[in-house]
Amino acid sequence: MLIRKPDDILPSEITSEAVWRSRRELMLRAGLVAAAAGLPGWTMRSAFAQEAGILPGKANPVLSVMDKQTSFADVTSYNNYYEFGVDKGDPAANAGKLQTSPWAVSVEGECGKPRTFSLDELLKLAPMEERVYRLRCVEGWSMVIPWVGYSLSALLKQVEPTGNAKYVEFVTAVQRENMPGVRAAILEWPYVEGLRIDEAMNPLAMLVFGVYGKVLPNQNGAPLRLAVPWKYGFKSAKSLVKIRLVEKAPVSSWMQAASQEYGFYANVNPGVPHPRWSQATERRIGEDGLFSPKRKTLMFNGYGEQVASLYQGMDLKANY
Ligand SMILES: Nc1nc2c(c(=O)[nH]1)N[C@H]1C(S)=C(S)[C@@H](COP(=O)(O)O)O[C@H]1N2
Ligand SMILES: [Mo]
Repeated sequence: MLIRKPDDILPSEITSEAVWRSRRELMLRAGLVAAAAGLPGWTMRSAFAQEAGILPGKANPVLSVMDKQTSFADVTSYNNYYEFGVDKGDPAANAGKLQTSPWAVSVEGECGKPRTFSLDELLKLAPMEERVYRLRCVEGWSMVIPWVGYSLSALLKQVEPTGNAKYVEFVTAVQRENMPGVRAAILEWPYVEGLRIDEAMNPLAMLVFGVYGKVLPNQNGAPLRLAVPWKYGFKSAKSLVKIRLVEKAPVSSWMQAASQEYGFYANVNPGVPHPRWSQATERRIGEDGLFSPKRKTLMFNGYGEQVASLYQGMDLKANY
């Protein structure tokens, strides 16, 4: 049988009738072309999906929160991506120039099999999952976002980290011509972030390729970025080009810029204020009006059950 209803699209992924319809048509078309070319269906499906901007993932309820999701419009128009400017609307206005193809990510350093992965290889490395995560920005706002991707650990395992790989450094894209923020001296570029190896291997630490069942818009960090939901949003580096396994703790761009305000761990912690403001509460974008009460910020952004053990015995005030 040439045409069959794709069983990899779950009802839970369906965001609207129109999206469902267009996805279904594409999948069917892709299936037909694949069959004609004698290729495995998923090869063509992923190629077609990429072209059409569609990137479905199988819902992962275990790693998802039930909070009401922030609208696609808000997720893609109110954000931080300093390479494109410092105002919340700048990334959406300016990121159109980001060149996302061809793209490759080099995974190197303390590992047995360092390697460069093309974007196509990364897209096929592990099954795509949809996970609804909270994102808490250090500035005091938050969102709830259905990301599409898989655990970062799936990629790290490929290169076989050595015993010296105590930390992971993430380096992001610099395209001077296309990034007005890079031409301005806001931060040191490239934007660099880091995690301890056990944090990076935690299943929640996610390599993200899509949002709301679509390929990531440039302003959200196309073609791939991190989502580390128990940490402040700045840890979730966008548009990754290099991942280095290292022995010493990396110095992030934000530590470099203001180490007394932004530490290496950056775990969401309502009990540890930023030097210039409290972190006890947050404004959920799209939810709270000017006069509605703010939400209480949760320890580890509500992910304590999954991650608190990583920090046992650590002073989280000193290690902010
Ligand atoms: N390369 C890069 N990554 C970045 C940033 C940035 O300025 N440059 N901003 C961070 C901050 S402060 C936040 S809150 C999140 C926002 O992610 P979002 O646009 O998906 O909401 O991206 C993070 N990743
Ligand atoms: Mo942020």
